[in-house]
Amino acid sequence: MTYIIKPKLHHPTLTPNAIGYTRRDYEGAISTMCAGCGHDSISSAVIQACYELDIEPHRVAKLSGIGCSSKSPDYFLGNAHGFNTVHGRMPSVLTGANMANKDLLYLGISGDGDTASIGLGQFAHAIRRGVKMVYLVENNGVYGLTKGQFSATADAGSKSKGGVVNEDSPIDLCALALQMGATFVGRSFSGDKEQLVPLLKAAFTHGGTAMIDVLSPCVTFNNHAGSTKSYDYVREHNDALNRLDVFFGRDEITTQYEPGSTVEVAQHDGSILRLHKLHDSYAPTDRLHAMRYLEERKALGEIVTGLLYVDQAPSTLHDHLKTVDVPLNKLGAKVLSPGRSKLEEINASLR
Ligand SMILES: Cc1ncc(C[n+]2csc(CCOP(=O)(O)OP(=O)(O)O)c2C)c(N)n1
Ligand SMILES: [Mg+2]
Repeated sequence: MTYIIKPKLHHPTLTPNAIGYTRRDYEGAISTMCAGCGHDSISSAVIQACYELDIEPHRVAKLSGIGCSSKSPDYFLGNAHGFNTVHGRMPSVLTGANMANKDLLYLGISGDGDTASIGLGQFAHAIRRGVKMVYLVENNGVYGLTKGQFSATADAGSKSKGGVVNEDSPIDLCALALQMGATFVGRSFSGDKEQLVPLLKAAFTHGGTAMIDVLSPCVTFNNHAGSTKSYDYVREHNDALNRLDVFFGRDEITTQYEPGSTVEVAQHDGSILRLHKLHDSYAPTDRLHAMRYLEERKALGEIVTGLLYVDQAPSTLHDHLKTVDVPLNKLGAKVLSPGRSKLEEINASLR
């Protein structure tokens, strides 16, 4: 299928966004995933979110590791910068790129195998350091690309397609991200675009380390009875915390949600996250509460989705390192290498 080139024709009635791009301008190549793959729905949600946020595609850098999930960046934002790294190594490559050019929007796409197995250390450290990015895990509980072995996010008691029961404890990537200091943590389901698109938009405008774990059923290897990552299971056990909208100063604030308790969270860039709370007691700005809530619901066999945690004033690796405002890749050789006397000054200050 990869040899089929996507036609470049645009229907003349497609609506352009505020910067003149249509939805087609955010698309990528034709997908080679299995029909019904959750990863394709996530690609489509990324396209929708970027279109609605009026993001220029060439201002995005999409990076990934290895896996079906990690090849999905080929299917969206065809005009963005892209880097398909080695298995589990996306976070360090993303960190390096971000250090060199902080002006781009960094989107890390990974899988549960790529992140929770081989890339676990890289994931933890990129989050701990506060790399400004949207880190999105397309979580199907298996190594889809290599034919369906259990991954480290597979629940204990979950059954493989061949009937084997997983006895190991799962890694909860949201709990880990909270523990490591992520400043935005959310979970969603590829089959719930109404929740996923606003969550992605909120993550893109966040300005800190955003991690979203998206349950994304693998139709070929993990969508049977006994699996806890199937479409049916996730639908039946979804404990949605909130419904989210993202507003900017210029937008009229309207909401489709039924009346109920709402909370507004202002972000550093002036955008407002309006959360329609489905659970009245849930406070998305309380990290400890989020951690406890995840554990409590896990014990009940429920999958918590929605915005779990947001820090309204995140600081990033660039803040910690006190880098200059101008992206490092735009600095000239003279500024980058100010000469021997400056070096001696620095050395003297360290003695
Ligand atoms: C260093 C290395 N080890 C192992 C592999 C084999 N391998 C390819 S993809 C993959 C797992 C992918 O699983 P996941 O990240 O969950 O992606 P999915 O295909 O499920 O979307 C593995 C183990 C590899 N490519 N490189
Ligand atoms: Mg997987």
